[in-house]
Amino acid sequence: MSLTAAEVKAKAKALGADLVGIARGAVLDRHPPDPARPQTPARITPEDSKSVIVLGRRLLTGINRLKGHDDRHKQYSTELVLTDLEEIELKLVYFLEDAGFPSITVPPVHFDPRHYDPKGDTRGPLSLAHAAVEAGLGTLGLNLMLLTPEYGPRVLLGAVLTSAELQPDSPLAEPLCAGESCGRCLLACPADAIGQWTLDKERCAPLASPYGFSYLMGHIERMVQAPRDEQLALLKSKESFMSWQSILRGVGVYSGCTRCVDVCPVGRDYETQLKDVQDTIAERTPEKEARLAEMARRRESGDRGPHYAHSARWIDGQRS
Ligand code: B12
Ligand code: SF4
Ligand code: SF4
Repeated sequence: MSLTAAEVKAKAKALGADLVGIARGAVLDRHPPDPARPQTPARITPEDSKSVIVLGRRLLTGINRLKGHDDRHKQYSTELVLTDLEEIELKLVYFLEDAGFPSITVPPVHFDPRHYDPKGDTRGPLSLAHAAVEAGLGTLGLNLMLLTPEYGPRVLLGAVLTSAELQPDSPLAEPLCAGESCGRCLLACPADAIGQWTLDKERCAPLASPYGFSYLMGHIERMVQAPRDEQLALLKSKESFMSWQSILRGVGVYSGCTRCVDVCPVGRDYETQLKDVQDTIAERTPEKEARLAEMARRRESGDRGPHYAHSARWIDGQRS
């Protein structure tokens, strides 16, 4: 039984993936993004993670042209893209297993509930953005998202671990993000959560996941703590409706703000499909501009801030 990387990639593309890259499981095992909380293929399946197939599905251009940060259309479509990715993963696993190679999906938004962090520092079984860099799909940006040459950060990611030994791709040799001399993501962020190669997850999370677990728990807490004669009104409130709709269809649970994604000029799609509406950034403030200018000045003297070193491997390909 044999299967080549080219055959696997062709199948993934035929199933609907826009981007496919392959990394060796052992490389990801050796380089967890945060060694204090290792997220490695071997921890998921030591036997069947010889290769990590990373899949990218592009976001819909129409939703990246919307400028609001809390938009139900955006949230709904993004959930559909996540479902599509899950189905591509599942079908790819069947394909690999029919060829004789036990495999497993790494779902796009799955994480162990015991590690849920209300402040946003939740971790998946694998960090998909870092895995994608190892698989040659792109490099990390100032906001620590994966940027790709095709769609910039406008891709959602999934992965399949397989026992098949497939020819891996090489990581990109050059960084895609212009960093401090660009900073458009920082200027656009309504939560002001983006710093110099760092993300304030506690600020980002309520916008990135506006109707997720924290929203539901906050609403239920208000309900149980309210005086008895107010409880019925809270039960039948707009907040209950939003929670019900979100549980029913996933809207706004794992999908929310994408302002840093919409305005990023990296990606061949930006110039032709987004620039006309996203060039001007309404969320700019003098404070953000001053902070970015200061970062750019520091960068000129070689100072990339205290966070850069942790992520250098995935930002600019510094391979130790
Ligand atoms: C939890 C989570 C969040 C959290 C935390 C984000 C994060 N970066 O960890 C919150 C809620 C904030 C969030 C927000 C969003 N998310 Co999210 N999220 C996840 C999830 C489920 C897990 C992330 C994870 O495991 N991170 C791992 C940690 C290690 O990554 P990290 O913190 O960036 O690691 C670096 C730093 O911590 C630093 N570091 C580590 N240790 C130390 C120690 C010190 C002292 C220092 C200084 C630094 C440092 O170096 C590390 C290495 O680079 C992933 C799915 C997945 N399984 O990957 C999606 C995922 C990352 N999210 C995604 C998206 C799209 C979003 C949003 C746009 C929301 C949305 N509306 O869809 C925003 C974007 C925010 C942003 N600018 O990144 C996509 C990203 C796609 C891409 N192109 O990169 C993913 C991959 C989901 C998917 N299936 O596609 N998300
Ligand atoms: S998703 Fe929104 S809140 Fe989070 S970093 Fe990007 S722009 Fe900021
Ligand atoms: S907007 Fe600019 S600084 Fe931000 S990730 Fe994109 S290229 Fe990098």
